[in-house]
Amino acid sequence: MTQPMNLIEKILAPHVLSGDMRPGQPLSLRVEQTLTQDALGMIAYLAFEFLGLPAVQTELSVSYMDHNLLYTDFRNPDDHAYLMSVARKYGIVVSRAGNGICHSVHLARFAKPGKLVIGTDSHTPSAGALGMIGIGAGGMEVAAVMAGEPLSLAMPEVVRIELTGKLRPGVNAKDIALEILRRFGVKGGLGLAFEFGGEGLETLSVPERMTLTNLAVETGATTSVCPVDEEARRFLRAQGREADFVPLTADPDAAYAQTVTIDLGALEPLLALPHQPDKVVPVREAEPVQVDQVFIGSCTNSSFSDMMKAARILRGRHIDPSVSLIVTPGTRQNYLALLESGAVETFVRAGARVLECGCGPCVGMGQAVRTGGVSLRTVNRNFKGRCGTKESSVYIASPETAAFTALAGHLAWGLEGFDPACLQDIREPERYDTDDSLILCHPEPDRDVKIVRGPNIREIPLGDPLPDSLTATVAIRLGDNVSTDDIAPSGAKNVANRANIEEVSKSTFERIDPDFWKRALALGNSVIVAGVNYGQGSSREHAALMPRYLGVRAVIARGFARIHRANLINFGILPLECADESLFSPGDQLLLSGLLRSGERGAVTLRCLTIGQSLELSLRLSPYEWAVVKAGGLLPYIRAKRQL
Ligand code: MIC
Ligand code: SF4
Repeated sequence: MTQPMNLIEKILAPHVLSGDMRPGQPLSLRVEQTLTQDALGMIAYLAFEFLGLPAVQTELSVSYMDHNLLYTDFRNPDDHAYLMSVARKYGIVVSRAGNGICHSVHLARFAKPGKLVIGTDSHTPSAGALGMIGIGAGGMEVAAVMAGEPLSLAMPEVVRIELTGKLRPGVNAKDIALEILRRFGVKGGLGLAFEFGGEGLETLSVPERMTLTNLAVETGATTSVCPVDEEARRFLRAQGREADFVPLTADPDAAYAQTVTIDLGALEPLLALPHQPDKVVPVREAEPVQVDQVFIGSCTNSSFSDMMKAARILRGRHIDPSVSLIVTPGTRQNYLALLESGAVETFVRAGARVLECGCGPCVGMGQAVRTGGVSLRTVNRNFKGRCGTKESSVYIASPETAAFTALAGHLAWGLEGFDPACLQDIREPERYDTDDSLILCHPEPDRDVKIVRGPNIREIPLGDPLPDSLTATVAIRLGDNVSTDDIAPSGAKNVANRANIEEVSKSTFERIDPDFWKRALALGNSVIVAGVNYGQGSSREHAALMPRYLGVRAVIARGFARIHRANLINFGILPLECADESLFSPGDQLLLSGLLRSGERGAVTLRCLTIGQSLELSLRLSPYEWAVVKAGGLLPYIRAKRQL
């Protein structure tokens, strides 16, 4: 008799090429789809070009233009021209600028139940709303998968999130997601995958489910999925894709590492306080802080019904004079439906500034907050400085809370004379407008296409093989939960330089230590020291590539976020674990020896030359990861393996 399987196991099983599905064990997986976005896709395609194949080897690869739409100078449009030409040459589908945010468009138009997608964006698990396993990664890994390599992944422990009851009107799926963050924290999901289920889940539409799979990323979880049920069929039908429907549920007696129950009926509106998404409190308990800006949008909360709920609250009213309200529909499909329903007019009359479909303010692409200002956003991350202003505070909440706050001018939920029951009839459309004219399909690769390479697009610097010993200086010591936004800040200036590593590396730690890059370069070899959950957040591999370019050879930390750890390995940086980072001080000279045996030993011997002390630091790598580190990173590894 076969073992009953949970949903994660069921989806993974037919994809396993080697390894076994025991938690923590390395798996090698076949992946059907890839997605990239313009900010990180640059590295993915430069790496893919380097591998020299005539076409992508996947079932489907989609290149989205959504993160950087500002075109403040030639660099960003040059990147887009490069991406368009690469897509034609190698048979990649393009979702053009204006079509929407990668995760929202992917869910609507391409996600397939039961399949795997790897994407150059940490929120790729959003596709789990349709029973597809999504994995966030750096561009190197996505390039490798496009080249036909398997994905290497540690099997997560599966946690069931049992949803009971039904949300009260005015309480959003965002409040469920914030409750999960409140319970797990920003590192409580490390090594886990969430599987949503229960009668409460049945009451949620697919876009609401995506709010859950999207925000669950912030716990550090590898991925999360929802069952593929009648609601999923309804969504696929509304997208004209019923043929993609495959019913998928966990077996009745499936085993879970843990089951967590959330009663939806008992939830109330929540918000995350600055500057971490897990600082969650009920809106009712938060101080009525004055707000300068409200942003409704992002892949977390810009579905048709999210926007309609905000519009219903704003209808016939005007925002407070102290507030700037920014609204960004997630996709062109939703934008069209919002135009038709009159919601866009409601926004404009209420005083909102409606922006084009894309990530926009979520990642600091315009609409920065004034110095010392406060913004309330429907996004998933509120790390210090991410909005573009270091000295500012960002709160995270639902579209309903955002609309009430925009009207009040301070953090608020509810309005005199407003009955939230009037939000209850808002539903996703029975039929979406599936005008895909901004999606370009290139079913046949065209080797004659000349790749358009603007002057700011440079080659990726490659690492050298690991030496047996090296001396390095501690360049910086940081605390817990350092995000990749801290290490490699985004914003228009930096994102436009993502394909010019020499230039963009000058922004490494720019908000924490603006001189870091000069100091690190002058040191030659250096080491970064940090606390727990180092590298949480975005999958941007620049957080590894830029330090590596500046000479960083190892990161010593109490723990690492999953994607960032993989990115360090992919650029040949040693992720070393230590129990107490306070043993190290900036300026300490370290001698790392016996490195060529360290992978097998699972430890590195380190001597601090400054204080004359030796210690062992653990280096926990799978055999595959060890081979990659030894080769100096993923590209040199694949090149050697394929004898290019
Ligand atoms: C984010 O939400 O942090 C981003 C911007 O989408 C990143 C990708 C990037 O840094 O380009 C992510 O989530 O991985
Ligand atoms: Fe874009 Fe924000 Fe979503 Fe990242 S989280 S993909 S920046 S909308």
